[in-house]
Amino acid sequence: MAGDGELKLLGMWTSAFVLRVRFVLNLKSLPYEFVEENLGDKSDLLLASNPVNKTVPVLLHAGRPVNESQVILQYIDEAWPDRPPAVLPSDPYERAVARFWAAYVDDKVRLAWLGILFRRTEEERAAAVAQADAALETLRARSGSAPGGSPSSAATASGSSTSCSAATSGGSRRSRS
Ligand SMILES: N[C@@H](CCC(=O)N[C@@H](CS)C(=O)NCC(=O)O)C(=O)O
Repeated sequence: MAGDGELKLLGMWTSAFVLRVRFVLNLKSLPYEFVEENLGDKSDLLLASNPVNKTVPVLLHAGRPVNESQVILQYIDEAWPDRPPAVLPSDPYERAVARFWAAYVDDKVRLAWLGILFRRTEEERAAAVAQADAALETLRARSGSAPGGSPSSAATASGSSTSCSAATSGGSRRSRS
């Protein structure tokens, strides 16, 4: 059966990409081992599991890696269809709307947030804050009125604007979540 097998999540605690996967695993009460990666010294397991992008999160299901947070969320939905709540709506059109807003958050909101974190001068930062405000205002105003209804749980799950603000995270702490 698709949902059989142990789950291990390679991640970093400050990463919104990782957090969105943790939200969904926890919402569905799926037990998993969390492995904290040091992105300044990536583990062999991470490099072998995600040789193309070398990023976290990586979900290992019975040893098989699934990469990219949005792909992981959809995989979890599909592999455990009997574990509510569903991340994506069942209606194909509403799924498309949900994916649109999830991609919007990744493209626009995250980039604006990174701008706030990494701009050097106050002027640059103020411009980045304005960009973030505009991106969030669009999300707030338009996603609620999009055909198909209010912002989906997928967009919400991806909506955290915290970021992987550090290239490194200390050590390789391992814990059961
Ligand atoms: N599109 C990817 C982005 C993942 C990502 O950028 N992860 C960062 C941490 S927040 C990372 O692993 N960075 C390490 C690197 O780029 O070398 C996803 O949604 O999973």
